Amino acid sequence: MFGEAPRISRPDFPAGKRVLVISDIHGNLPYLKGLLEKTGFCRDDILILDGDFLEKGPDSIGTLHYIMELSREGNVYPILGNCDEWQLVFRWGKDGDKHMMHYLRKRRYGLIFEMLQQLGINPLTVENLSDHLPLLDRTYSAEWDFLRSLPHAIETDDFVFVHAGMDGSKPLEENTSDELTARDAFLREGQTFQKWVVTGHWPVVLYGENIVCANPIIDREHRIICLDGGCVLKDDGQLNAFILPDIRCTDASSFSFMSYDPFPEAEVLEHQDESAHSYYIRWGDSDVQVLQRGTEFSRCRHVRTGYEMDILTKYLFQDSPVTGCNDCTDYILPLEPGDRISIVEKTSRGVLAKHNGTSGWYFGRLKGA
Ligand SMILES: [Mn+2]
Repeated sequence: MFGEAPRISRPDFPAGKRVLVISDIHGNLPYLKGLLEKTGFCRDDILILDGDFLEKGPDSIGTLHYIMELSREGNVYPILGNCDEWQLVFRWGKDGDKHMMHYLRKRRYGLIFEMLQQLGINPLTVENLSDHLPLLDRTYSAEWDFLRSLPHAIETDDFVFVHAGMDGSKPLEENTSDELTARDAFLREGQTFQKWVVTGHWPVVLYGENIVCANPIIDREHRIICLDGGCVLKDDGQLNAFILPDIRCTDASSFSFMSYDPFPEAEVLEHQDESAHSYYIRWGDSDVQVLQRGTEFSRCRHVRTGYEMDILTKYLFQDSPVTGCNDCTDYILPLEPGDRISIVEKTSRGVLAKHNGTSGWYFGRLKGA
């Protein structure tokens, strides 16, 4: 989409400071605030925002303003993701109208959508976004200046922080902005790097097979870290912070992470065995045939694999025999009395829960739910 020379930043990070890296906030300010509070983030830390702080969630403007405010302190380093490059609409001008109208009508949220609304313009009735660009430009000049100032990657002696990934067969600068911000399934490329490459963009759950875990992936062999916990995109998503004790610390045994989600916690009271088999139906491969539609659960067959499972009826996209669905699993969590789980969905059968980042079902009794 962009294919331009990227901006690479090489800040002189002070040693001896904790480094937090967070990606893919996607306009979800409560998750960002919740995670910063949980990590005890303060001015003594370095905070790197690894792209996609805008779009998909409900509050792109609020999140942008919050990040602009944080960035004044001098210890916060946002990086552009593919969902953040709205400063480019001015360069597109009239050429971008068709694409933008389609985007606004389909998505019904996001930075431009919210800006138009704030200006008293109904985004759904706008014919040509280019007609409104001068007003957007004037009204939000501070926001555009901020977005224009951000790099596509930050490089240090030991790390590359970049939204989606890079082609390691050429220098970082020779990757286009597109290659850095809009690379899907980077980990599957199998590249190995000298420096640790820290990325978001592709929800880590999509790398899983039959079990859904939203915790960061730290791949020591390839020196790649994937952070995107599916905040906003997944019903059971979380926002992850990858944590380095120091910017010079390259020893993976000292890497850690913390996660935030808003789900209420409860204590498990009964032993539960892990399911012998399970499947994870996920975005991009979620066509299911509804075998028996129920009010709460529907029996469905995953079209590609033939795997059958009960899916929450509210997770089905349409009231038709073959439809897509939200990500879902029939995995049964291995649990012991005393384990803490967080509750994503309460149902008549049991709860869809998370335990240490992994999603699955628990059918026993709970304390505090
Ligand atoms: Mn992205």
